[in-house]
Amino acid sequence: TLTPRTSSFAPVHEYGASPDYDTPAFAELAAWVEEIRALTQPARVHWVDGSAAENDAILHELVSEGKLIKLNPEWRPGSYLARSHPSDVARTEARTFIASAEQIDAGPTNNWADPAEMHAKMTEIFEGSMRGRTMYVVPFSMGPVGGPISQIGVQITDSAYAVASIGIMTRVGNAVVGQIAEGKQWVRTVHSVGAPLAAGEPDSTWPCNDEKWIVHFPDTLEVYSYGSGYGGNAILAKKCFALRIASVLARDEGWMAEHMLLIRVVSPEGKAYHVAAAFPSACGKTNLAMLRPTIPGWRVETLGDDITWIRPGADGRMHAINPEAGFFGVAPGTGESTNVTAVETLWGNTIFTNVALRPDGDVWWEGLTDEAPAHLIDWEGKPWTPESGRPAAHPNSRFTVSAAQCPQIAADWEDPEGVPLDVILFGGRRATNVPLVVEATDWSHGVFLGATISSERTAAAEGTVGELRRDPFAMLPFCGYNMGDYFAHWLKMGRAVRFDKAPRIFQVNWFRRGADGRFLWPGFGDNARVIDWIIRRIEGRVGAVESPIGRLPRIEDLNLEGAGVTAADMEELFSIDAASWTREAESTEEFFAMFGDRLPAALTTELASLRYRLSNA
Ligand code: GTP
Ligand code: SPV
Ligand code: MN
Repeated sequence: TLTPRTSSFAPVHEYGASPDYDTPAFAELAAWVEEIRALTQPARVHWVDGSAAENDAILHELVSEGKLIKLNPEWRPGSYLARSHPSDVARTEARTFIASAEQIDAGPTNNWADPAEMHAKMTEIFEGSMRGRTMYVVPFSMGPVGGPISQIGVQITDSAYAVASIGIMTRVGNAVVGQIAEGKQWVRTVHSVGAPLAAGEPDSTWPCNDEKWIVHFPDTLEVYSYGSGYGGNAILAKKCFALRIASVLARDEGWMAEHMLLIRVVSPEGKAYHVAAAFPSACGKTNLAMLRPTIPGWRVETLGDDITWIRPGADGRMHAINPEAGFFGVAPGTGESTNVTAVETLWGNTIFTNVALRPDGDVWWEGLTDEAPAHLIDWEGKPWTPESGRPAAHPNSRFTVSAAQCPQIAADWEDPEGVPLDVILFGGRRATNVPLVVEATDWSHGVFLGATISSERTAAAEGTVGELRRDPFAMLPFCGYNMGDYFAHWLKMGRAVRFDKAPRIFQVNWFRRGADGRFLWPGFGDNARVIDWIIRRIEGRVGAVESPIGRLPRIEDLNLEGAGVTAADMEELFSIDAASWTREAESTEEFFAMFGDRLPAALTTELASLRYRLSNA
């Protein structure tokens, strides 16, 4: 491995003094920080100011502790590799809890815990959990600081890796403390890797604990996360706050917090449309967010790749922002031929986690290049060759990089007002049944499509990869309240905008396979061919064919020039087998049954209509 370059950076302890405001709201923040300090008993407290010098110092310290490997600056300037503990590689859904006052409000899809009992449990488990470590206090904004759709919070953490990641993924700094001092609502989040150090005890390169707790208190706007250093469990602003807690705020305040990418699509005529898409974890959000169309005339500008917050505006339209400031993206499968935009984004200033290390001090993962290097150090730090018979990078290895580095980021991506939404896509990984694209007949049919999404499990969370599961709106692991109520909220939001201004809803599936097991659709840049049809649909320039499951394109209306897809493949991509769709409807009935009286009647009606259409097909 490489040795860190000698540095003139100041040691960490020269930063980190608390800012000071003379307001009751600031006193409350300071009291909370003191309460957590007294509980967790860290060796020192560092208030993070978000400065470049502070970030450099933190990275330098992580390298000197062996927790980050500095990559060769010739190939990957300002970049680092982290190797997690082999057990701490993905979100732990079984250890994720919603502690709402009433169990029914967590719903049948979440693990519920009683908030009083869970607060007591957290007090027990966090006691002394930061001994020997630095406790960082990280004030962050989701969305541009002060924006009308933005929200703020503070993360306390004993992981410097988490601090460096939060610095990329959110907007960190004292401006947020100023907002808190002025009395703005903020979310309290506490994170510990759960590995206190005795005096003189050597640290491990990825401290964590076998026991994990990811606990959300939606009624008091708090998150407690214990035992894991992995992104989705440790960057609490992301899935914990921006989806689980924010979805509750959104329900109460009349907006939406969604697991969606956000792009601007510019047509050959120069017209701009804004598209948000909900796909489950590791099902193509980051790739579509960075789409480079293979068909002439079309252009895509990236706005966000994972989370979208949407508010109805005074103009009767839905307005959307990306609350994040960076990308925490899946590395494997990211290469020149699939996502060249991501490859260019990752030129430097990137933290890689669980990818392979090349002998020249650069990184590699499956799919970066067609051919694997002859020798690598794998994600667990072991020597690797193409004959090793195991992946060199973990299937859920990730990059953490600033969105500003994306070469096709929209110039106005930080506009606090957001962009007006024209189209919403729902998708998943489906080897069978679901066609390449279907258009919803109206908002409530669109909500039905979102509510019934199922998808093959991926490596982004623990569980059996490939197993089909329902993942409504790609929010199964992220909805902070009763999923039945969430469906109702979606139906209601369709009425919160002008009747003719609601985004049009489509379902897509890039992952359908032929009998021989190969993907029928080339995907990636060729997904622009589907977007092209969708935009021509909303411009009213092209017809569609009614089918039992929604409106389908006439194949001759798709631009397939140069796509290299056979007519037989196209037919299979759109084939709708009434018998398997009838089974799908039966499974939807079972799925809906779990929501009892929280299931909106409109969805029962949609299911009945689907069955009626299938029986007449
Ligand atoms: P999270 O960040 O976990 O939420 O995942 P994501 O939804 O952003 O998925 P991402 O774009 O990172 O893609 C996940 C995997 O799917 C990668 O290995 C991609 O190469 C692959 N993938 C993405 N788009 C396509 C596509 O159009 N076709 C095929 N076959 N694979 C795709
Ligand atoms: C996902 O799993 O959907 C991710 C990664 O984007 S994490 O932040 O861990 O949730
Ligand atoms: Mn992603």
